[in-house]
Amino acid sequence: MSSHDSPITFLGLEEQWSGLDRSQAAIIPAPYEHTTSYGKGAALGPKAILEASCSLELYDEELDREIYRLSNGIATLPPLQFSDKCRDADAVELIFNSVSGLINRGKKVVCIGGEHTIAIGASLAHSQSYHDLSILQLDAHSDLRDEYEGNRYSHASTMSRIYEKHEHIVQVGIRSQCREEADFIKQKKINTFYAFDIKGRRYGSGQYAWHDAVIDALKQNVYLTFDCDFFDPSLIPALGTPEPGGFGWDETIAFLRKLTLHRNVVGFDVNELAPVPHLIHPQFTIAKLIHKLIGYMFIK
Ligand SMILES: [Mn+2]
Repeated sequence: MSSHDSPITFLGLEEQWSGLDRSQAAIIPAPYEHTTSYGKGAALGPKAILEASCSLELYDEELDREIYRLSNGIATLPPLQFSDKCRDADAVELIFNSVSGLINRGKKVVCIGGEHTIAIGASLAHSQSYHDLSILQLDAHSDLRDEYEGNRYSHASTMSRIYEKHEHIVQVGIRSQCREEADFIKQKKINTFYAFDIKGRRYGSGQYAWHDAVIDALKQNVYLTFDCDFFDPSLIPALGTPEPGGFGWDETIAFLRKLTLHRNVVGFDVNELAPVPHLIHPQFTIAKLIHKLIGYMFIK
């Protein structure tokens, strides 16, 4: 297959394994970036991740399977198109409608951002379709400002917009917020697992005791919104808003494996990767995360 003729598919899968009709997993690139406040480049994330995915091994040694076969194929949709004049609310609606359409066709949807704003439409589409649902946010930031720089759809307000429509949110890895957000969390009794509590072993003496504490806080169905800055910037330096003291690969993957064993992960998004020229490991790592998580979701 010539990469010049065909759009990039996740893993470089040929039509036989990437057609939408047969595939139970569907990837939808949402290269939306409008409100970034610090480093820019999240609009380039989806393309970089899809390109990097073509270098992944199709076989996964942990699952002892080719993951794309577990889901009977993985479809990659054309990137959503956002014009320069596209208002944030319109972008949220476009993502909501696109994701809803795929859920209604029975697909498990993976939305690749783009800035965190893309999670509003993607998570609320799942909220509309699934009962008994928690929205799980892995992130360095609580994103609970009511507005930021005058914008209610800022990446820093994503979880406030989600909370207005779906109150059962669980936050993990938080290590940067303002007082307004801290007060909001206390007032609304939001289940926030701060990084300093996790690393201080507040949830038990075992290294991964926090995994069980987080899973216990979740309902049976889980939608995951994964901000790449959950990872430590030493692992993923390609971020708009990097925060030290983040999480490593092994503990994150072990958590996701356990999560899928104990809860029904109905869909997820990955957001905020801002590629750096000539630095390839961030997008490769995130592509592998997506691949692993699809495998965990579909293996029986
Ligand atoms: Mn963040």
